[in-house]
Amino acid sequence: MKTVRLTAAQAMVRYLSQQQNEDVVPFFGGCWAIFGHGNVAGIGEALHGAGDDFPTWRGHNEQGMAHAAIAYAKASNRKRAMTVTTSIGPGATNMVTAAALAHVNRLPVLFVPGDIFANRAPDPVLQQVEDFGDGTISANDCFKPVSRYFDRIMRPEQLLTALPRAMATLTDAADCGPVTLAFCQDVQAEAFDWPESFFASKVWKTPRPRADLDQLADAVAAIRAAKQPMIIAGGGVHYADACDDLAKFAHRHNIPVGETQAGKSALPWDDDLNLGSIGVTGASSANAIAENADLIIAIGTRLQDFTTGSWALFKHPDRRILSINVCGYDTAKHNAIAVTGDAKATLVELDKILGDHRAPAFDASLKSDWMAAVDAVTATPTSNNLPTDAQVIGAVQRSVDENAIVVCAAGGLPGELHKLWKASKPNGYHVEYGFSCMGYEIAGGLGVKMAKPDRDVVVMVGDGSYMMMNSELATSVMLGHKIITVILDNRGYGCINRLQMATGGESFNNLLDTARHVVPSAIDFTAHAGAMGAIAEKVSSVTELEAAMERAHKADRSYAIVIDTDPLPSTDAGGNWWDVAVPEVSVRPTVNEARKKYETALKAQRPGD
Ligand SMILES: Cc1ncc(C[n+]2csc(CCOP(=O)(O)OP(=O)(O)O)c2C)c(N)n1
Ligand SMILES: [Mg+2]
Repeated sequence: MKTVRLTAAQAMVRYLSQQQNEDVVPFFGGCWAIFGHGNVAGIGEALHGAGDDFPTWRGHNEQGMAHAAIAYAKASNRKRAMTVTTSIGPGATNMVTAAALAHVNRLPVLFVPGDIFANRAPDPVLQQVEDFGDGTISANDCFKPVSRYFDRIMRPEQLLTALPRAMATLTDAADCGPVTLAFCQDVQAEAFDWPESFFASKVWKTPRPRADLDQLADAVAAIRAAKQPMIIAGGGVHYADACDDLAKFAHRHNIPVGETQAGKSALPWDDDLNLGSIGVTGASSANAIAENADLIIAIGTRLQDFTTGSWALFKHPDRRILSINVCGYDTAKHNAIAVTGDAKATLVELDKILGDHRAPAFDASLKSDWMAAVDAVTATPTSNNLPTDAQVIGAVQRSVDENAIVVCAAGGLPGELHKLWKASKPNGYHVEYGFSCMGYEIAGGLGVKMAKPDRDVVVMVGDGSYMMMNSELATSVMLGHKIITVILDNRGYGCINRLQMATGGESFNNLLDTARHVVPSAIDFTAHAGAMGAIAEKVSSVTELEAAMERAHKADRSYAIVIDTDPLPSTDAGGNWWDVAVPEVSVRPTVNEARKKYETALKAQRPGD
């Protein structure tokens, strides 16, 4: 056997650089790194040696660079991913939130935090978390519940099995999610004689598991019998590259479609069968059909509470869920008619068996009524009041072409975008709503731009989320990956303030003005973004915003536009109930009133069937 002598870190980098996806391009778009003790000497030296074969990107915050890596994978429909390496203590734990985000959204990312010494000789090392009862615990154990596959590399040769296992997880449609290889720092530097064959380039084909024939037969029987079937398209439709197949299937069999946050842009917004967003932040058209549907065909969706109106949306007394998902964990839920299989392959097979079957007509006027409501709330305002989020979305929408990608994650904007954004092409809508993590937006926008350099990336972010994490804006400037960031400053956590009031609370601790303060907060976002190297300006109206967007599109680097907005309004049209538990006991009459309404709403909830 021919061998090559390398350190464990060098071997890991060489192996990762040789992995390719089914399009025979490198699976990894490189490695994000913030060095410290625990990775600079071992992994750092190895990354330097790899040069452009495995490019290293320097971020400003471990969570931020992990967000960029995850967004890169999402924008690539999981066909490509990135590695992220950190030092052993706070650098590693800074990344745990991002690991949870990737886990919830089932997105591939390889985390390589440095770890304590396997030989334990210098213990306790700087930043070592000492467990009094368990010598095997380090800070990296925090990754265990939020990794699909976790391993601790305590001997070099472990990589011979750990790395292929990592790749299998990252490229498996059902098991996909974050992998954490906690890499003991002394081991990174240790030499080993590796078989040369370990570094041969390898193509990982995304498997397309076919559904069981009996399951397909059950599904076809249910679709044939349905008087008002409806499809809910989730993120799995994108990850399976099934958007075209979905369009063909829906049209041939006349079944309308509602889109989840992860599924949005599966069909173009102006497709007659695209009834818009579904659920709590849903279009009136999609929700009206969902309420009366006797068969919900859920494709590639986890059916989380925002999609199902906390399980009060689907009101038909005999309704069934037909769940098509590559993951058996999902198809087993909700007493569904289960079809465990790849979305693309399953749609093709169902189509063949269904033949020319067409579902009965549905009320097409629902869609035109909804689009009229969208156009009304997104139109340029005629008053001088502070604009709403919806009006800002209208201005941004009018300024972009069909190739643009809008990026968002938390606050009031995801709900408004879900209802109102008109996505023309698959992946044109990138909203992280599995974890809805404040601080994903700008870092995520950078990752999207790295994955899709030819498309305009527009990040829409609230003042709260901007303050939570913004430092990768400087990275976007440094790397020359231009993103346009629109910062909507409503002076606080507007959506949580609205939720607080809707549950009977007093406006408290959400808006800056109703939070304890000595000096009123006055954050200059323009100066802040400008200080990080972006071109930044503030506008005072929606009309000015449209003009500024023109300048932003022409600019040669990342651009930030700040606009003051009204924290109170959100789009009334559409929507559905969301289960947020209201206190049973309170001295506040408004809370008691909200509790009564809540108890009534609970009666419509059907979690079990
Ligand atoms: C990391 C994180 N912390 C807390 C929350 C809970 N949360 C959701 S939205 C929100 C406020 C967001 O404020 P901003 O970005 O200004 O948007 P707005 O609500 O004003 O539209 C908070 C605190 C969250 N989603 N993520
Ligand atoms: Mg805000």
